[in-house]
Amino acid sequence: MLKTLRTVLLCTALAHAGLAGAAGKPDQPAQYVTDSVSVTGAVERPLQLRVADLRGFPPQQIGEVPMVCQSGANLGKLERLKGVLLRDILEKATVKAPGHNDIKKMIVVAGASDGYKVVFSWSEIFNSPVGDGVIVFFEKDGQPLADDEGRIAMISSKDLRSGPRHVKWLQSLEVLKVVE
Ligand SMILES: Nc1nc2c(c(=O)[nH]1)N[C@H]1C(S)=C(S)[C@@H](COP(=O)(O)O)O[C@H]1N2
Ligand SMILES: [Mo]
Repeated sequence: MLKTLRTVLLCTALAHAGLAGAAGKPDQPAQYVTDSVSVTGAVERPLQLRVADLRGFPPQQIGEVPMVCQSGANLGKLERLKGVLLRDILEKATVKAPGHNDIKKMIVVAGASDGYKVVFSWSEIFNSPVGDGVIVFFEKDGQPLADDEGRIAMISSKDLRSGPRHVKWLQSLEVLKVVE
């Protein structure tokens, strides 16, 4: 209980300091708003996707995702998300992995305009249940994403602690081979 209180206070304190820390809430979020996401790196077809382009993919809806900071602090929830599977985006771009074992060495770095970055492995996205819950989204509650997140964000909705891989102001998806 005390620990929870402490982590809540820590997240809140970092947010108020304007730091890209635990809760990552800057004072002027409008400067970080992105309206397209690039798909680059080890792909056959690099892409630059705006919201209108994302609407061309098979739609995905997620009803409710509890938001939990890496520290364990409860940050509420995201509701009625509309987006597309990261898997579908990567299939369109087509990951380059010529050797039989290359695909297992690939990762995707999701980057935001404030410098925030998280990684996904190819195996997580294409060969585990986690992949079914990783979406790039552009609507919440039937509305375009507001400045505190928008216009494009992503979430790995099946993560135990969903805060870290809720990437606000999504800007880039870079495919890399991380080992030889
Ligand atoms: N672009 C960006 N996204 C981010 C962060 C950040 O600093 N920058 N912080 C992450 C962390 S650690 C958490 S806990 C959640 C906080 O989500 P909230 O702002 O919706 O509470 O955002 C995540 N997404
Ligand atoms: Mo966090």
